[in-house]
Amino acid sequence: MASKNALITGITGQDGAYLARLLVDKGYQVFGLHARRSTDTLWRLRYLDVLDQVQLIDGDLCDQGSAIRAMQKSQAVEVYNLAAQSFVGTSWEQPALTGQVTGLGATHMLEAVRIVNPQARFYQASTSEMFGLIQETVQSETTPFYPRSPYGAAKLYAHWMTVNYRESFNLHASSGILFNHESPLRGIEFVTRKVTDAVARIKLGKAKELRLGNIDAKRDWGFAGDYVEAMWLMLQQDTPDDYVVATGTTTTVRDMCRIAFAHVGLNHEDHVVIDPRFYRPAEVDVLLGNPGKAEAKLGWKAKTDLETLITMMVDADLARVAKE
Ligand code: NAP
Ligand code: G4F
Repeated sequence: MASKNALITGITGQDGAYLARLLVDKGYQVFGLHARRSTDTLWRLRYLDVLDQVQLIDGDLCDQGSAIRAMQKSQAVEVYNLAAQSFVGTSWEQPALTGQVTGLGATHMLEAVRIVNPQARFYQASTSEMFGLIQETVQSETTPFYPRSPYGAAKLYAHWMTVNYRESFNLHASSGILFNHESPLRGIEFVTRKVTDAVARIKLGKAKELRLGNIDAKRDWGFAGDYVEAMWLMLQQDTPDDYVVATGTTTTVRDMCRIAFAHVGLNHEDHVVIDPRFYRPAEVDVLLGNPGKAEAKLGWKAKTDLETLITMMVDADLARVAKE
């Protein structure tokens, strides 16, 4: 079978790297939109040993021309729009930029698909943050949205634009409403990685405490490596659709900390300090997804439980910090 071309925006991010690895392993020619930065953003692709097997296309999602050129150069038949300003905390400090990248950026990619190859299949990285102030205890594809951050609002716009292009122009455009997913490649600013990095530093005598905000918040955490398979499965379906991707289990930040510290024989209560600087202007108190549709229609199910995920992340950070 001839290989397919795929384009990933956000290829240097956590999910972009795992998805690039998955698609290369499936025989795809993988292209990635790569925004120029003054620092190294390729470390995740190196970590998964896939950098040499992907082709990077210079461009920024805020630039319509970049999106069109990326479609032309890649000749992609599958497009995964993962690029975003994805940190919720920063979205209150940079709300307009978050709107431009995370919201309007998706429209730039949808337009590029519509102009260059309307037969290409499109994946939008939607998020459980769109549920925000939850309207149902367990969130599914039919739960009403109520975003609680500029990030959530920007993602909701991108989500509805994806639905709109599907209905207006008949694009094969799907949204994955993904709940939190983590890995050793998670950015250090997100709470799981902040915790696992701190556990490694404390264990190795390089730090004493870990300062956190609201540790009563609850999240439905899964493993990024599992979640990129769901993205790919959505684009293999005859009909585009929207899917919740989650584990179906929710845990407090406090209990996630307990697991991480216990893995190295420490008690989180001896090290965690609550610091109001890390409280958010508006909090998403709890998220809990119902992955029933993804299981029934895609045959997808989360394989990695939270304990396995967090211990994997602590072990990776112990190795990383020990080498510093
Ligand atoms: P991430 O690690 O923060 O990666 C974001 C990616 O977007 C990076 O490659 C970044 O490039 C790129 N990017 C940012 N601004 C850009 C711009 N102006 N032009 C081009 N590229 C730009 O995010 P992630 O965790 O992999 O998440 C992937 C996607 O899924 C995001 O859209 C996120 O919002 C969404 N999502 C994530 C989760 C989760 O729990 N991880 C859950 C639901 C939805 P640089 O490396 O150059 O900064
Ligand atoms: O790890 P977080 O920053 O992730 P958050 O806000 O849930 O967003 C992530 O998941 C979304 C899917 O639901 C994605 F769309 C989004 O792109 C991102 O990947 O925070 C998780 C929870 C929050 O309730 C936060 O208030 O942890 C709480 N928390 C408590 N102390 C903290 C801290 N979060 C961070 N980042 N840092 C803290 O010190």
